[in-house]
Amino acid sequence: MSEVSIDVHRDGAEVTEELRQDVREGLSAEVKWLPSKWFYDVRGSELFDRITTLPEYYPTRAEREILRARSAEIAAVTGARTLVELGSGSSEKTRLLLDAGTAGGALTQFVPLDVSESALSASAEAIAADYPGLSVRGVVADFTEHLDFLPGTAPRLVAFLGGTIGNFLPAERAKFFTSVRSVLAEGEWLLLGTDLVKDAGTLVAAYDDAQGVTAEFNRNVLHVLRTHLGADVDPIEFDHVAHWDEQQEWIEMRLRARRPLTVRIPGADLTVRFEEGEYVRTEISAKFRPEGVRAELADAGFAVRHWWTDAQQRFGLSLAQV
Ligand code: AVJ
Repeated sequence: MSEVSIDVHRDGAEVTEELRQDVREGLSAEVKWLPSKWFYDVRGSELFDRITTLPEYYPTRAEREILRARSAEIAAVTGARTLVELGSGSSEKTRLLLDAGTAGGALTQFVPLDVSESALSASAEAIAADYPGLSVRGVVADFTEHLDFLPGTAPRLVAFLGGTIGNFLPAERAKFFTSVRSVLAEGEWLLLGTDLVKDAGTLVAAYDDAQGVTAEFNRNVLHVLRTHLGADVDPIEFDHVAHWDEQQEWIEMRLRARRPLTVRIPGADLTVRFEEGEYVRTEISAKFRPEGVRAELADAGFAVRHWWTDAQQRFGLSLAQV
């Protein structure tokens, strides 16, 4: 088996402190909100993996279809020696890029980066076992904070897949693209997956599936508050809502109180009151148009060299270069 190492840029105490601050800020706001990254503990990551197999949740399948068709071309065009994957999770679709990169010969290093150390070490080990000769260097970090330590031999290809960019607000997206741009040298690459604007029915179904898996995923943030901050909240007191905001062109997930509630959160020194029907915004998932993606990347100093979609034009994949 090839060499695996994991660099940890954030530890458990730091993470709990950050959760505490996010909860204090978000749940004291006029319109309550929580950052979507707090969905992803072990249970939340498992629920997300189940979402990706649901009939209504098309983005994973659509992106996989594009990667299947284009990985060889991506390897050839970029000549990447290092593949960096941001928010790698289980790194399942990445295997298509690894297969093509290693078959072509140029790819020698894989750098998966994720906030979850458990998800990261499991997938890093599995990939190292399956790709002898590939050096795997996992990084535990929050890619919204700092990226200045990204390792790897140039030219690097940074992959940010799954449409996770849609979880950022527009200003956060601009900041993120600029920070990726600033760690890359001229000639290096960004591969970006973006879910596309489509009819409201398809979008809402993808975020409110018939089996209720997405509802359970949404409520998982309440389980996280119970576990890590001792919140006395019963997740079942909140309804899952998936709302399509037509102006902003994003799906907003909410947790809506079924009745008036008082939630005590000792770990954050906070007591939060909810009126009946009051909600917490737990995620935005923005949907894109091709010209918008191109313009946002151009603003950060990237040129889009290729734009691909699946046959049904549900999802877009951009290959951009500094
Ligand atoms: C993993 C962030 C791409 O926004 O579609 C799935 C998360 N939320 N169902 C998305 C998610 C609800 C997903 N991303």
